[in-house]
Amino acid sequence: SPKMLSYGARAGLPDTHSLASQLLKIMEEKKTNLCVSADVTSSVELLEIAVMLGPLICVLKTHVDILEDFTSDVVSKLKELAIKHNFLIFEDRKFADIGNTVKHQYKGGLYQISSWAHIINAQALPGPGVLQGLCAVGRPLGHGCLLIAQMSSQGSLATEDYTQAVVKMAEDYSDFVFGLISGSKISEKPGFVHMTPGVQMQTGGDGLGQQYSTPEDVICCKGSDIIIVGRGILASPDRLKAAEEYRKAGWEAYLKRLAG
Ligand code: BMP
Repeated sequence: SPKMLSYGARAGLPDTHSLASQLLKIMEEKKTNLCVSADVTSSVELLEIAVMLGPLICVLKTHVDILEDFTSDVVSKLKELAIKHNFLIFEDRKFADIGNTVKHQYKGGLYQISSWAHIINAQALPGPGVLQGLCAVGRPLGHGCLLIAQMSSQGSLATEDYTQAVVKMAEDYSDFVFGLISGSKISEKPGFVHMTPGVQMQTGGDGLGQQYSTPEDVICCKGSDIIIVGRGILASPDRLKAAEEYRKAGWEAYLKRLAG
């Protein structure tokens, strides 16, 4: 496989989205391509994860709508922690409606996602309108979006032709879309960031359709950039130790890829 550019080199390319630049620089500086998926239902626990794992991660991914005790105070604290520990916040909302509806879902409602999440994602299914709606809210704020080109779940309907069409849509809207959710590197655009969920140290599944690949496979063999890890870390009795193991595994896989 062709020798790949470093995260730092890609950060400096002229057509890399400013948010992707910021992210790639964080990764290079902190030596981490780990995104923790903080899938917890308590705000205290969410903040504990951000405090404890903040130094080890480039991105903290949230599902804010599973919190049982959401208040705007939680997200303002999360924002402070993101600055303190130099990571980005990714709300995994998977917007999937017409432009006008997603605009409201992104900016308003209970969660006001656009006021605190640097990164959001969207399903491409509705067509470009979903991006036009999100872009109208997020771009003036300097935020960015990942398009979901593939899913890690068994039987996903996002297969070949669909995936290719998503890559094209992402590249066509690269003023707001800075990367993809996918199992492997599927865009040739060097500024694009590929993020992959469904990662654990051992391959397997969860009995509800989730399928796991290893950090080595995802980063080194498949050429993705960031591993997204939830239960691999959260279910461990020592989350800090587990997160450090995933950070190290992801980073070593990246170094191996760079060495070609
Ligand atoms: P876990 O590592 O515990 O399986 O969690 C994976 C996380 O990534 C979950 O938050 C899930 O919503 C998300 N995710 C996924 O698993 N597969 C996808 O294709 C897209 C996702 O966002």
